[in-house]
Amino acid sequence: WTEAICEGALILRHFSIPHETALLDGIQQISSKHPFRHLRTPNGHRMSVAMTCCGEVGWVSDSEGYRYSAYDPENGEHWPTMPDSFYSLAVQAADEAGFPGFKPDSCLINQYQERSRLSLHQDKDEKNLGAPIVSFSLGIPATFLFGGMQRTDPVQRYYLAHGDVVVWGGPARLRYHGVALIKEAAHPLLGPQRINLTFRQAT
Ligand code: MD5
Ligand code: FE
Repeated sequence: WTEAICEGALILRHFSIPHETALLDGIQQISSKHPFRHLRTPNGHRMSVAMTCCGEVGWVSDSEGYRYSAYDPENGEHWPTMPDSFYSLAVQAADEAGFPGFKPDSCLINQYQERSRLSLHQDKDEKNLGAPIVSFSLGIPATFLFGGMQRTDPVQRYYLAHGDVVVWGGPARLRYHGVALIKEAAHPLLGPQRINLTFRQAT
């Protein structure tokens, strides 16, 4: 079923459960060649979330800033192609949420473990801010923090579990958001981790 968050943002509960095996196989293949790593923010902090990417470009962060790059800075190789199953599920989720014609060229794969968190931020490194972001949650649950257009605006909390997909577009696209400290838990398929896939039209 679907749950509205606000204009432009919608949760598709359990959307990806029928496709969990394809998603996990894809993540395994990608991370075997491009392992999850803890990036540093431009001011030198090590992120508690570990990341890898697939698609034409991937999101990277270092002392130079945040950007999208076609190459994995760890080994200089091009990011792996987005699996067809990933692409078609992301397009289908965007469609169901009222965003036809989504053409994601980047998928950021975030790995959260116990005590990982993602502090409030806006996603604005993408060239096409008119395109939505489609986010797949897998593994142990998280509390998603959904704020306003300013960092100090009050936040609403949403529980996101394995299989849930959220589509963020329109006026929701630039809202501040984050993920609260992850609590210790274990998922039958993924173990003690949460993985979030975010599909973007970055270029
Ligand atoms: C996560 N990841 O759960 C989230 C899911 C990130 C990130 O925030 O930048 O990797 S994506 C949530 C999102 C994206 C775009 C807009 C909004 C939320 N929003 O308006 O709240 O790992
Ligand atoms: Fe974000």
